[in-house]
Amino acid sequence: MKTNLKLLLAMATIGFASCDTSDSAILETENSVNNTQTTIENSNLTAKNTTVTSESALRSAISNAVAGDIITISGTINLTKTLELAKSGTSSSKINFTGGTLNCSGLPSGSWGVKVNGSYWNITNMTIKNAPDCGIVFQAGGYNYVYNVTTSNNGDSGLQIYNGSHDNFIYKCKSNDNYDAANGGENADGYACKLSAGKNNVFDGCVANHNSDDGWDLYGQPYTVTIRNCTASNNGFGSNGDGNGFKLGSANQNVAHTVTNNTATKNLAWGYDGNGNTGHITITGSGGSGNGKGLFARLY
Ligand SMILES: [Ca+2]
Ligand SMILES: [Ca+2]
Ligand SMILES: [Ca+2]
Repeated sequence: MKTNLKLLLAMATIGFASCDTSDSAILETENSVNNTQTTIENSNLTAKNTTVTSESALRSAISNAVAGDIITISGTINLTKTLELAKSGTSSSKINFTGGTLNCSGLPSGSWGVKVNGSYWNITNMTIKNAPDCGIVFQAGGYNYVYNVTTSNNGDSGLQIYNGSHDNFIYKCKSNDNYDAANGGENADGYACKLSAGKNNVFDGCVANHNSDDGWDLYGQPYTVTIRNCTASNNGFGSNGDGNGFKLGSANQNVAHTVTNNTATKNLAWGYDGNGNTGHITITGSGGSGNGKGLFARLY
């Protein structure tokens, strides 16, 4: 078991190291875009309602977004590189990004589909699929609301929060069939809030079904995560998929997570696994059946 954990950690480190490398390059590009567009933004502070059907129109709308904008995707847009949400709304006026499908199958190897470094976005009623790496990653910023978003068939986790991103509310979303085939399914969770996410991240009413690794994964997460009214089913496939419904931390951690009214069904390994986290995890009202190893493991 110890060897397995070390191997996991090593593989997770490798995985995230490659994320960090590609992120830096993308960030530099976005900074220069922001600088050149200051004038445009200042002359365009009135919120706009824009419907887009092409990648170029989408990128333009996202780059020029101001608080209160409504950017709607009509149909399917095929992305050719990661879409970064770098601008921010305000607490009283979010930037609304809604509708349609983002097909990310044409992105370069190792790319995330969507990267959120801004704050105060409403991301709703959308499908993000076929990214070579994660479908959508919340990397910095916070106070984002994600509703009815489906992340499927991505090459790493469907939706991931890490690197300090905080106060995100993920509501009634679905994440399914995410699979990192190159690693035998070792990393692709339905929802990953792991390694370094910030405070106050909440999942409510979400479903993670048939992802190669875990339904939810809080590995190495330093702050309390709330997971309520969620369902994890049929997770764990490929030669290396762990298959826990809810992986609630990791060894050498003492973090109390709040996990209430959830269901874990037919996952390959455990329904709910503390995974060595010695923090008191509240699991009120949570249950399930048909998990390969059993319902609860290592919960304190
Ligand atoms: Ca990855
Ligand atoms: Ca794993
Ligand atoms: Ca995992």
